[in-house]
Amino acid sequence: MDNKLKHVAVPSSEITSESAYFSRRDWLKTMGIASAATLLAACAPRGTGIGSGTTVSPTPGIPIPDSAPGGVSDELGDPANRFEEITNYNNYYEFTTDKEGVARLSEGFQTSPWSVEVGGLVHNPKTYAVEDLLRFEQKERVYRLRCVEAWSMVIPWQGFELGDLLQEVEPMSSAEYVAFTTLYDPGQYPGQSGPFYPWPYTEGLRLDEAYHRLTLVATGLYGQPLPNQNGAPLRLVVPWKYGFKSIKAIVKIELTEQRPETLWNTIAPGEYGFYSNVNPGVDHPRWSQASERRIGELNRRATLMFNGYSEEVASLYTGMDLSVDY
Ligand SMILES: Nc1nc2c(c(=O)[nH]1)N[C@H]1C(S)=C(S)[C@@H](COP(=O)(O)O)O[C@H]1N2
Ligand SMILES: [Mo]
Repeated sequence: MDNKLKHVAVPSSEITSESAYFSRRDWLKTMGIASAATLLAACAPRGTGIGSGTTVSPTPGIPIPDSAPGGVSDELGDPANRFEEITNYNNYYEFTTDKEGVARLSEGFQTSPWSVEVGGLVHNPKTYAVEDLLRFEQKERVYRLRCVEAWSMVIPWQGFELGDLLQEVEPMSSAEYVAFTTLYDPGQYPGQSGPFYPWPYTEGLRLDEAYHRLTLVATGLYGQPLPNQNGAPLRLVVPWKYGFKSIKAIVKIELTEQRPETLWNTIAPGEYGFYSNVNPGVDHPRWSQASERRIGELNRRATLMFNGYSEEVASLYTGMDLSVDY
């Protein structure tokens, strides 16, 4: 891990192998006592359990599900949101537009077997079983997630760098963009029967954004396999962009020469740009992006340029006018 990455990854103990990843999960399973204590802490009234610095002090790199007050924080010192918050306040329109209803509706979602087709302008197109993707080095990343609706959370993910996968399939020199597609299955996704959205959900990145080391394919959070409501079995996480770029339940990754169409940009190009980098200086036409509400907090906080990741990503946009290319 280089210094650049250390700056954003707290705790900095990236998991180095699949076996370490699984033995850590075994450890979690056997820690019944710690978990019980944490569950009690999670019952504290909203707003008091976060960042109160109470007693749970997990071994660095071993976050405890259900909440870890004082345990896991981002590189700015802000504590991770509780597991309960992260898994009960979700945007996942394939299920419902009700954020608090996604958890229940997604309970029976089938994530196995699952495969991801990686193709387009690559020398080695391949369809991967999810299990096959776990062999890429699994890392821990504590990232802020800033929704375009002006709320945010801090989430401790596990996953692998998208760049590791791209390297393996070898993009052709003509490839400029990466297009992502979510599962299309109206039988499992009640929302996909509605007429309002051009399903399946699609997203896209420029190739250099896709290769950036912060760009993660998440396979879990808080040391657990990815919950269905958060995009199981695997979803993109691009922490310097608005949350809708971080597409869930991916079944297809395609390298293209042309900029791909994406769901939100197709519906409302004036509101949701292709780049959608978090930018407090460029308001949404219908609301300000200058501040945000961190879930679990009462006061609003200032939104940071590139969601606080400028040092890492600003150079990707040198020479661009970000108020035009928003
Ligand atoms: N397939 C799909 N991916 C999606 C969405 C969605 O509705 N469908 N919502 C997006 C939005 S708007 C946000 S803010 C994040 C929310 O992720 P979370 O529920 O894990 O916090 O997922 C993004 N990925
Ligand atoms: Mo969002």
